[in-house]
Amino acid sequence: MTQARNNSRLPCGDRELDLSRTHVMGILNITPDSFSDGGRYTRRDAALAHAEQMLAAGATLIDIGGESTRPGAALVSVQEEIDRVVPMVEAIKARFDTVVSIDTSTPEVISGSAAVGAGLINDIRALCRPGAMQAAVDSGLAVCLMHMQGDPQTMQQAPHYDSVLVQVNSFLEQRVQACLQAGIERNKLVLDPGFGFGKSLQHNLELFAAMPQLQPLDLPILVGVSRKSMIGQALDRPVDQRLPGGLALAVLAVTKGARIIRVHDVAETVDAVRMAEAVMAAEQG
Ligand code: YH5
Repeated sequence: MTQARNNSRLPCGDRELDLSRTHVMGILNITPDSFSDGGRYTRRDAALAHAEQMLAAGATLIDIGGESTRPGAALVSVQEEIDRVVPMVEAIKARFDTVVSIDTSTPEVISGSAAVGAGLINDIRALCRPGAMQAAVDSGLAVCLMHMQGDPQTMQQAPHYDSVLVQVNSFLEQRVQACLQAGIERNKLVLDPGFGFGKSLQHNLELFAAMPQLQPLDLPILVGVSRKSMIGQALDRPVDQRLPGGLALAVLAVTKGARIIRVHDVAETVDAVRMAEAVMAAEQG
Protein backbone atom coordinates (compact mmCIF):
# COMPACT_ATOMS: atom_id res chain seq x y z
CA MET A 1 0.00 0.00 0.00
CA THR A 2 1.08 3.51 -0.68
CA GLN A 3 0.83 6.25 1.89
CA ALA A 4 -1.65 9.10 1.79
CA ARG A 5 0.12 12.44 1.62
CA ASN A 6 -0.70 15.43 3.69
CA ASN A 7 -0.19 18.84 2.22
CA SER A 8 1.87 20.49 4.89
CA ARG A 9 4.73 22.88 4.36
CA LEU A 10 8.09 22.86 6.09
CA PRO A 11 9.38 26.34 7.01
CA CYS A 12 13.14 26.41 6.32
CA GLY A 13 14.46 29.86 7.22
CA ASP A 14 13.73 32.18 4.28
CA ARG A 15 12.14 29.36 2.25
CA GLU A 16 9.35 26.82 2.56
CA LEU A 17 9.22 23.27 1.24
CA ASP A 18 5.94 22.01 -0.15
CA LEU A 19 5.67 18.56 1.42
CA SER A 20 2.86 17.39 -0.86
CA ARG A 21 5.67 16.03 -3.02
CA THR A 22 8.95 14.26 -2.42
CA HIS A 23 12.10 16.36 -2.35
CA VAL A 24 15.59 15.26 -3.32
CA MET A 25 18.37 16.50 -1.05
CA GLY A 26 21.80 16.54 -2.71
CA ILE A 27 24.81 15.66 -0.59
CA LEU A 28 27.56 18.22 -1.11
CA ASN A 29 31.10 16.96 -0.80
CA ILE A 30 33.38 19.31 1.04
CA THR A 31 36.91 18.12 0.65
CA PRO A 32 39.06 18.46 3.78
CA ASP A 33 42.13 20.67 3.43
CA SER A 34 44.51 17.75 3.44
CA PHE A 35 42.88 16.15 0.38
CA SER A 36 43.25 19.11 -1.93
CA ASP A 37 46.40 20.70 -3.32
CA GLY A 38 44.50 23.56 -4.93
CA GLY A 39 43.91 25.69 -1.84
CA ARG A 40 40.80 27.22 -0.33
CA TYR A 41 39.33 28.84 -3.45
CA THR A 42 39.72 25.79 -5.66
CA ARG A 43 37.93 23.77 -3.03
CA ARG A 44 35.14 26.27 -2.72
CA ASP A 45 34.73 26.55 -6.50
CA ALA A 46 34.58 22.77 -6.84
CA ALA A 47 31.90 22.56 -4.15
CA LEU A 48 29.90 25.40 -5.73
CA ALA A 49 30.05 23.72 -9.16
CA HIS A 50 28.85 20.50 -7.55
CA ALA A 51 25.96 22.32 -5.83
CA GLU A 52 25.00 24.05 -9.09
CA GLN A 53 24.96 20.74 -10.93
CA MET A 54 22.75 19.11 -8.26
CA LEU A 55 20.31 22.04 -8.32
CA ALA A 56 20.13 21.94 -12.12
CA ALA A 57 19.32 18.23 -11.82
CA GLY A 58 16.36 18.99 -9.56
CA ALA A 59 17.62 18.92 -5.98
CA THR A 60 15.62 21.29 -3.77
CA LEU A 61 17.94 21.04 -0.77
CA ILE A 62 21.71 20.93 -0.50
CA ASP A 63 23.13 19.12 2.53
CA ILE A 64 26.50 20.33 3.78
CA GLY A 65 28.52 18.41 6.32
CA GLY A 66 31.96 19.19 7.70
CA GLU A 67 32.36 16.17 9.95
CA SER A 68 32.97 12.63 8.70
CA THR A 69 30.75 10.05 10.41
CA ARG A 70 32.67 7.07 9.06
CA PRO A 71 33.91 4.66 11.71
CA GLY A 72 37.48 5.56 12.55
CA ALA A 73 37.35 8.98 10.88
CA ALA A 74 39.40 11.73 12.53
CA LEU A 75 37.46 14.02 14.87
CA VAL A 76 37.10 17.54 13.57
CA SER A 77 37.58 20.50 15.94
CA VAL A 78 34.71 22.97 16.40
CA GLN A 79 36.71 25.74 14.75
CA GLU A 80 37.61 23.52 11.81
CA GLU A 81 33.96 22.53 11.33
CA ILE A 82 32.87 26.19 11.45
CA ASP A 83 35.57 27.12 8.91
CA ARG A 84 34.50 24.36 6.55
CA VAL A 85 30.74 24.73 6.78
CA VAL A 86 29.75 28.36 7.44
CA PRO A 87 31.53 30.01 4.45
CA MET A 88 30.10 27.29 2.20
CA VAL A 89 26.54 27.95 3.42
CA GLU A 90 27.09 31.65 2.81
CA ALA A 91 28.54 31.11 -0.67
CA ILE A 92 25.67 28.84 -1.72
CA LYS A 93 22.98 31.20 -0.39
CA ALA A 94 24.66 34.11 -2.21
CA ARG A 95 24.46 32.30 -5.57
CA PHE A 96 21.51 29.92 -5.52
CA ASP A 97 17.87 30.01 -4.51
CA THR A 98 17.74 26.83 -2.44
CA VAL A 99 17.36 25.41 1.03
CA VAL A 100 20.71 24.71 2.64
CA SER A 101 20.73 21.88 5.16
CA ILE A 102 23.60 21.56 7.59
CA ASP A 103 24.70 18.08 8.64
CA THR A 104 26.00 19.00 12.09
CA SER A 105 25.65 18.30 15.82
CA THR A 106 27.70 21.33 16.90
CA PRO A 107 25.91 24.33 18.51
CA GLU A 108 28.40 26.88 17.11
CA VAL A 109 27.95 25.53 13.58
CA ILE A 110 24.16 25.65 13.96
CA SER A 111 24.25 29.32 15.09
CA GLY A 112 26.89 30.38 12.57
CA SER A 113 25.11 28.70 9.65
CA ALA A 114 21.69 30.07 10.66
CA ALA A 115 23.17 33.58 10.61
CA VAL A 116 24.21 33.18 6.95
CA GLY A 117 20.99 31.65 5.64
CA ALA A 118 20.85 27.89 6.37
CA GLY A 119 17.30 26.50 6.41
CA LEU A 120 17.46 23.05 8.01
CA ILE A 121 19.52 21.51 10.80
CA ASN A 122 20.22 17.89 9.89
CA ASP A 123 21.60 16.39 13.10
CA ILE A 124 22.48 12.68 13.15
CA ARG A 125 22.65 13.08 16.97
CA ALA A 126 19.12 14.53 17.17
CA LEU A 127 20.20 17.65 19.13
CA CYS A 128 21.63 15.54 21.99
CA ARG A 129 24.97 17.39 22.24
CA PRO A 130 25.13 19.98 25.04
CA GLY A 131 23.94 23.32 23.70
CA ALA A 132 22.61 21.94 20.40
CA MET A 133 18.92 22.06 21.39
CA GLN A 134 19.18 25.69 22.51
CA ALA A 135 21.11 26.68 19.38
CA ALA A 136 18.38 25.07 17.27
CA VAL A 137 15.61 26.87 19.21
CA ASP A 138 17.42 30.20 18.85
CA SER A 139 18.00 29.65 15.12
CA GLY A 140 14.28 29.24 14.42
CA LEU A 141 15.17 26.69 11.72
CA ALA A 142 13.62 23.35 10.82
CA VAL A 143 15.27 20.28 12.33
CA CYS A 144 15.75 16.73 11.11
CA LEU A 145 15.97 14.32 14.08
CA MET A 146 17.77 11.07 13.22
CA HIS A 147 17.96 7.81 15.15
CA MET A 148 21.37 6.30 15.85
CA GLN A 149 22.29 3.44 18.21
CA GLY A 150 25.66 4.18 19.84
CA ASP A 151 28.13 6.57 18.25
CA PRO A 152 29.73 6.69 14.79
CA GLN A 153 33.01 5.16 15.99
CA THR A 154 31.49 1.93 17.35
CA MET A 155 27.86 1.74 16.17
CA GLN A 156 28.39 -1.04 13.59
CA GLN A 157 30.28 -3.38 15.91
CA ALA A 158 27.30 -5.28 17.36
CA PRO A 159 23.99 -3.50 16.81
CA HIS A 160 21.19 -5.11 18.84
CA TYR A 161 17.46 -4.43 19.21
CA ASP A 162 14.57 -6.34 20.75
CA SER A 163 12.42 -4.57 18.16
CA VAL A 164 14.10 -2.09 15.85
CA LEU A 165 10.79 -0.43 14.90
CA VAL A 166 9.60 -0.02 18.50
CA GLN A 167 12.96 1.33 19.67
CA VAL A 168 13.48 3.76 16.79
CA ASN A 169 9.92 5.05 17.20
CA SER A 170 10.32 5.47 20.93
CA PHE A 171 13.63 7.34 20.56
CA LEU A 172 12.21 9.67 17.90
CA GLU A 173 9.11 10.33 20.00
CA GLN A 174 11.29 11.28 22.96
CA ARG A 175 13.35 13.65 20.87
CA VAL A 176 10.21 15.22 19.37
CA GLN A 177 8.88 15.81 22.90
CA ALA A 178 12.22 17.36 23.92
CA CYS A 179 12.06 19.70 20.91
CA LEU A 180 8.46 20.72 21.60
CA GLN A 181 9.28 21.37 25.24
CA ALA A 182 12.29 23.48 24.28
CA GLY A 183 10.07 25.59 22.02
CA ILE A 184 10.54 24.25 18.48
CA GLU A 185 7.24 24.18 16.62
CA ARG A 186 5.95 20.80 15.52
CA ASN A 187 5.70 21.91 11.88
CA LYS A 188 9.48 22.44 11.83
CA LEU A 189 10.32 18.80 12.63
CA VAL A 190 11.39 16.02 10.27
CA LEU A 191 12.16 12.43 11.35
CA ASP A 192 14.79 10.03 10.02
CA PRO A 193 15.15 6.34 10.98
CA GLY A 194 18.91 6.62 10.43
CA PHE A 195 19.69 3.79 8.01
CA GLY A 196 23.13 2.33 8.71
CA PHE A 197 23.56 4.10 12.04
CA GLY A 198 23.92 1.22 14.50
CA LYS A 199 21.91 -1.25 12.40
CA SER A 200 22.57 -4.61 10.74
CA LEU A 201 21.33 -5.33 7.21
CA GLN A 202 18.29 -7.09 8.71
CA HIS A 203 17.54 -4.11 10.98
CA ASN A 204 17.78 -1.73 8.03
CA LEU A 205 15.50 -3.87 5.84
CA GLU A 206 12.92 -4.29 8.62
CA LEU A 207 12.92 -0.59 9.36
CA PHE A 208 12.61 0.28 5.68
CA ALA A 209 9.69 -2.12 5.23
CA ALA A 210 7.97 -0.65 8.30
CA MET A 211 8.48 2.99 7.29
CA PRO A 212 4.73 3.78 7.17
CA GLN A 213 4.51 2.78 10.84
CA LEU A 214 7.27 5.21 11.71
CA GLN A 215 4.81 8.07 11.70
CA PRO A 216 2.90 7.91 14.97
CA LEU A 217 3.32 11.68 15.15
CA ASP A 218 2.61 12.07 11.45
CA LEU A 219 5.77 14.05 10.91
CA PRO A 220 7.53 14.06 7.52
CA ILE A 221 10.25 11.45 6.99
CA LEU A 222 13.71 11.87 5.49
CA VAL A 223 15.50 8.81 4.14
CA GLY A 224 19.25 8.52 3.59
CA VAL A 225 20.39 5.27 1.98
CA SER A 226 22.46 6.54 -0.96
CA ARG A 227 25.50 4.28 -1.58
CA LYS A 228 25.25 2.84 1.93
CA SER A 229 26.42 -0.61 2.95
CA MET A 230 22.87 -1.93 3.31
CA ILE A 231 22.83 -1.85 -0.51
CA GLY A 232 26.35 -3.26 -0.66
CA GLN A 233 25.41 -6.12 1.66
CA ALA A 234 22.05 -6.92 0.07
CA LEU A 235 23.47 -6.96 -3.48
CA ASP A 236 27.15 -7.68 -2.87
CA ARG A 237 28.23 -4.49 -4.62
CA PRO A 238 31.13 -2.14 -3.95
CA VAL A 239 30.32 1.52 -3.26
CA ASP A 240 30.65 2.60 -6.92
CA GLN A 241 28.05 0.02 -8.06
CA ARG A 242 25.23 0.84 -5.66
CA LEU A 243 23.20 3.29 -7.76
CA PRO A 244 20.58 0.82 -9.11
CA GLY A 245 19.97 -0.50 -5.59
CA GLY A 246 19.76 3.07 -4.32
CA LEU A 247 17.21 4.00 -6.98
CA ALA A 248 15.07 0.99 -6.08
CA LEU A 249 15.12 2.14 -2.45
CA ALA A 250 14.32 5.74 -3.44
CA VAL A 251 11.22 4.56 -5.34
CA LEU A 252 10.17 2.35 -2.43
CA ALA A 253 10.71 5.24 0.00
CA VAL A 254 8.39 7.43 -2.09
CA THR A 255 5.66 4.78 -2.10
CA LYS A 256 6.07 4.44 1.66
CA GLY A 257 5.52 8.15 2.18
CA ALA A 258 9.04 9.62 2.59
CA ARG A 259 9.15 13.36 1.82
CA ILE A 260 12.89 13.97 1.52
CA ILE A 261 15.44 11.58 -0.02
CA ARG A 262 19.11 12.36 0.73
CA VAL A 263 21.37 11.24 -2.12
CA HIS A 264 24.68 11.62 -3.92
CA ASP A 265 23.24 10.89 -7.40
CA VAL A 266 20.65 13.64 -7.81
CA ALA A 267 19.76 13.48 -11.53
CA GLU A 268 19.06 9.74 -11.50
CA THR A 269 17.13 9.92 -8.22
CA VAL A 270 14.98 12.86 -9.37
CA ASP A 271 13.86 10.82 -12.41
CA ALA A 272 13.14 7.75 -10.31
CA VAL A 273 11.17 9.80 -7.75
CA ARG A 274 9.19 11.66 -10.43
CA MET A 275 8.31 8.42 -12.17
CA ALA A 276 7.05 6.91 -8.91
CA GLU A 277 5.06 10.05 -8.15
CA ALA A 278 3.48 10.06 -11.62
CA VAL A 279 2.14 6.55 -11.02
CA MET A 280 1.01 7.46 -7.50
CA ALA A 281 -0.84 10.53 -8.79
CA ALA A 282 -2.78 8.34 -11.24
CA GLU A 283 -3.54 5.88 -8.46
CA GLN A 284 -5.03 8.58 -6.25
CA GLY A 285 -6.78 10.53 -8.99
C1 YH5 B 1 21.22 9.88 6.95
O1 YH5 B 1 20.92 8.71 6.68
N1 YH5 B 1 23.75 9.82 6.60
S1 YH5 B 1 26.36 10.60 6.55
C2 YH5 B 1 28.34 5.41 4.41
C3 YH5 B 1 28.23 5.11 3.06
C4 YH5 B 1 27.56 5.95 2.20
C5 YH5 B 1 26.97 7.12 2.70
C6 YH5 B 1 29.75 4.04 1.62
N2 YH5 B 1 24.11 11.93 7.18
C7 YH5 B 1 22.56 10.39 6.91
O2 YH5 B 1 25.77 9.35 3.88
N3 YH5 B 1 21.80 12.55 7.63
C8 YH5 B 1 24.67 10.78 6.78
O3 YH5 B 1 28.81 3.95 2.62
C9 YH5 B 1 22.78 11.70 7.26
N4 YH5 B 1 20.26 10.77 7.34
C10 YH5 B 1 20.54 12.06 7.66
N5 YH5 B 1 19.53 12.86 8.04
C11 YH5 B 1 26.59 8.91 6.05
C12 YH5 B 1 26.42 8.64 4.61
C13 YH5 B 1 27.06 7.40 4.07
C14 YH5 B 1 27.76 6.56 4.90
